[in-house]
Amino acid sequence: MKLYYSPLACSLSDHVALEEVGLSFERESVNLKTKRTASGRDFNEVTSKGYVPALVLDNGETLTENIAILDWISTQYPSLGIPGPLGRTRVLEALTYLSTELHRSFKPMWHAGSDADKARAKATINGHFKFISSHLKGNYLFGGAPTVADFYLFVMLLWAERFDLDVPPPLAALRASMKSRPAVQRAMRAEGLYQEENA
Ligand SMILES: N[C@@H](CCC(=O)N[C@@H](CS)C(=O)NCC(=O)O)C(=O)O
Repeated sequence: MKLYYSPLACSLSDHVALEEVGLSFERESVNLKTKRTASGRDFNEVTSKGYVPALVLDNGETLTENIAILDWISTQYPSLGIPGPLGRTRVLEALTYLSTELHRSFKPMWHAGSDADKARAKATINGHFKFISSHLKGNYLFGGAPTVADFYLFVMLLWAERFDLDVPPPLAALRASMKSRPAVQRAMRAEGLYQEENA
């Protein structure tokens, strides 16, 4: 299995998930501007979508789209989901919100939006963080243990840090407890982010 990622991109959530379950996997970073992988391969040959994450399975099939990849991992490893008849649906509900509402709201921050676009994005992001914070069911989204949805949320909490955005105290606490997890530290170290975190 091989994960294609870019440092601090949404693919960090998949990277953390694979580390959390202790899978042995290969990983290769992708330069999103040049669409070249670290070994010099044209990333469009891996996926013509040209964006990360992409996960190449052992049978040669390539999975794309963060929601689908995180859902696939938590289906293989149910400890990263939540139990019960609606468990998978609730996690998908959270992943979809994170992807289509929160992740999307960050675009002007990453892509040289105008000051007005950035101010609007900041207000939208704040609103989403408040909503999420008021719906936590414990230290993490669904209680006392993180799910794949927390890994996705964590990446966006790192983005908030990157762009100096305040987050509600429960989400700052969630981010801090995620950072203390060995699997998270392994994934961040592999992406060259851990030293930066601890500098
Ligand atoms: N629809 C995709 C979007 C993934 C996405 O936005 N990836 C970003 C990094 S977080 C990326 O690779 N951007 C580079 C590009 O679109 O050229 C998903 O949900 O997985």
